[in-house]
Amino acid sequence: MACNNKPVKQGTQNKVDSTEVTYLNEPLIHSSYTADPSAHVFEGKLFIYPSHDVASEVEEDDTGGHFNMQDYHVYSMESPSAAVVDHGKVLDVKEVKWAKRQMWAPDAAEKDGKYFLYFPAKDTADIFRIGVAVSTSPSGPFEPMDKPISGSFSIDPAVFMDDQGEHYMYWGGIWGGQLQKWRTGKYLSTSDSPYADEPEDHQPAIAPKVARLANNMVEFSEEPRDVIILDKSGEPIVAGDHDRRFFEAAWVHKHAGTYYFSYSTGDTHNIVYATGSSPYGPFTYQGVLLEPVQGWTNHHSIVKVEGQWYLFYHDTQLSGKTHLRNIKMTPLEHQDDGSIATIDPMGG
Ligand code: FUB
Repeated sequence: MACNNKPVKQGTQNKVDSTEVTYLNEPLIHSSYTADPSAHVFEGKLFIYPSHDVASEVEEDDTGGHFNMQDYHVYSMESPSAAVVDHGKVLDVKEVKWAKRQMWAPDAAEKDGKYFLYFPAKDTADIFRIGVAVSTSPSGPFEPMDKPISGSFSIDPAVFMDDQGEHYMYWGGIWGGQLQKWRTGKYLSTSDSPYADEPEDHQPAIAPKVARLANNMVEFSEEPRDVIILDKSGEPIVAGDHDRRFFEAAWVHKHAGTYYFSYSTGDTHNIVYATGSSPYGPFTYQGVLLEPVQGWTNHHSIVKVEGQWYLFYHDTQLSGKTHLRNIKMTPLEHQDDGSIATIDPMGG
């Protein structure tokens, strides 16, 4: 595979030495491998919508092909300290007419008593699209739509509900997540390399996307917009700024009237955040929220339960393998000035 000497995505552990680690938290689930936890409070309970990691015969490659997930399970907790309940398999790739493989990080939302599971998967042309499946219960099972969301592409959908019940989907992921291939608005299939269509280092970084969802929750109500991330001088974060540029794993929460857009920096392994006054941004970069976990990927969600904010995240404590992850949770604190106290997942 063509590759311009950038580090191989998701092929190795990050800088954390797995022989000497301590952990801030223990895995929530031991019965299977889980990752990319999207947590929400529905019907007064915590529900978690994670990826379901599995051992794969697909060789590790620069596009994350070994993240070859086939289905989703839903989990719930009566309270943040309660046991986790597995509601079983709620959607299988075989049930999704348009999807071929790689069911990556999902999210869920509720409207008018219906529940929507949003998920990325590769279609028959090996292009990531975002699908939606519907249920009358937050614990599923979910019935998939016949086609992906019209105009959708790339990975990692995250749906945020604003105060008046409007829903916004944020999404995107570069390299294996293919976001860079959509720079012109059409899929660039000129190269198999996940790095080929990135901007020059001094150019603005590839922007994640946002679109308001239609009332039916299964369509965008508008053309996708760029989510602009600025530094504190008001300049766009550039592509070469790997410590701060968007990579994948978008999430939005709102605290004290401010919108917090958080995301993974990928090859620098942090979860960072930026703040703004509108769900569309622009967002101004603020700092690191979660330092590198054990494993290459870092992916999170943030949810308020019983008056306390929690961070859900994953690492590879149970397997030591970067594609066999386990989810965790820990309290998250907003300080008086609105900043988020940085969390060290290794307990330092
Ligand atoms: O789980 C597969 C991919 O790895 C997710 O979509 C990314 O965010 C990363 O966690």
